[in-house]
Amino acid sequence: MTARRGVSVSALLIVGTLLFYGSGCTYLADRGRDLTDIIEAGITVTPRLTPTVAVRWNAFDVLSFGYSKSDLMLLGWTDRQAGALRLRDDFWGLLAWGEERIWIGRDDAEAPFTEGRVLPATALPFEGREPYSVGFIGAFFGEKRPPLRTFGECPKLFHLGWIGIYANCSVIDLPDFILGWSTLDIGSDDAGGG
Ligand SMILES: [Ca+2]
Repeated sequence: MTARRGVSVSALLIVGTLLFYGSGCTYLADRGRDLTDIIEAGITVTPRLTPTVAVRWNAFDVLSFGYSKSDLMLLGWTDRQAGALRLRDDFWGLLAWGEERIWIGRDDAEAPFTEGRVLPATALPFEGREPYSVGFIGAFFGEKRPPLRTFGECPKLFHLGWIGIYANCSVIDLPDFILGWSTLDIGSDDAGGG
């Protein structure tokens, strides 16, 4: 009886350990992915001889300034993709009013966003998107309102000629990262399922 019980306890311990390490890896990978969701960034490169000049900044859709008509290569990461990506950006902003249409991804990707990340509004390719109004008047009174999550973002691009930098933050992904440590997944983007 005692021996059988000992075997059962050992078996339970082995199964428990396997489960812990198995889900532990997924757990930590999810925390890492949640962390990199907060920032997207990279070096921009003009992949042709004709230079591109783009200087633009859109802070949470309320302070939007600059101009960009760009089709660039982004060496960096965005929304759980990394490497050489394509960045397309049509933008103008005069602080109170402006227009934005931006897309970063891979041309060959069937679904540009992977790992179960739910972003239907941004999963559309560049051509399928309509520009939306930005700026502290435009974002609220413009004909086409910005997608809700862009109010938590601040994409900026500074590109002169053939090289530049791009960065964006996503503040709504910050609580998802912090609460993620308690296994809450408010972004519905964890592979481990909590
Ligand atoms: Ca999450």
